[in-house]
Amino acid sequence: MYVAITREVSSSIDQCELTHFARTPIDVDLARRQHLQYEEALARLGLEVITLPEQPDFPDAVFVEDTAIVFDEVAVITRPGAESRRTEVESVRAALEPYRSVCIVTEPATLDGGDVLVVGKNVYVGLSGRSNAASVAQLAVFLVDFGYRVQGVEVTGCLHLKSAVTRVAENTLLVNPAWIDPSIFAEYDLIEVDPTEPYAANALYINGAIIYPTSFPKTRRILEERGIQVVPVDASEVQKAEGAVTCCSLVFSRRE
Ligand code: CIR
Repeated sequence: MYVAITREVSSSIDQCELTHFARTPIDVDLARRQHLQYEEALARLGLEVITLPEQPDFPDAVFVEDTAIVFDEVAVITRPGAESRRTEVESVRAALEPYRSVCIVTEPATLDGGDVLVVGKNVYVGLSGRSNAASVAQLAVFLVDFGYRVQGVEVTGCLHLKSAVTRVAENTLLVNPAWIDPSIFAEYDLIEVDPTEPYAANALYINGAIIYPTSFPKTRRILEERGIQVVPVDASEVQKAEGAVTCCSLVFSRRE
């Protein structure tokens, strides 16, 4: 059984951090309706969805992925790269404590969960504008007893590692080779995004299917031709906040 922690969309989301995007108006009501549909998609895939209450003063708080990485053995609470987001972690930590023992990333490390791609025992950490080499070292220490391999991956041109590469099947990754060196992931089958859809590499892989935005039809066709089951969601409003589908939940296995 898997659990997904989500958080309601903040009324202040239009004050969100933006790095690569120009600010455009966000329809908060539509963002909330889309977020409900995203939560329904998680539930349809068999997950127990736990929704944390809105944090109106934290515009980016819906993007819970950046605040923690939940491994089977331990949860790592991040120190987000954007200073405006550092306070988001406290309530997520409280939500995770019933499920996992907790390790906390500390200064000088900065780490956004959007930079951490876990595939089996391989942990790839984006060296991005948000996450630094000190966080790779701290993660390696937290995970030392559990057999994980932790490595940094240079990221250029996008916000996070998972803007450039995510998992879409057991041994298959979806990549945008313009933003990362795909040879790092040579041990996996790789599917490239359609070059006209550079933001299409972010998919949320759960129970043999992916939750995937409706805004990337060409890449979706490529994925479906490869036999991947796509559960489409309209994510237009969080996309204006430089968000995507992985960033709106923390998914982990429930241990009784
Ligand atoms: C930020 O810049 O932090 C937010 N506006 C977007 C974060 C998206 N997070 C993610 O993809 N993991």
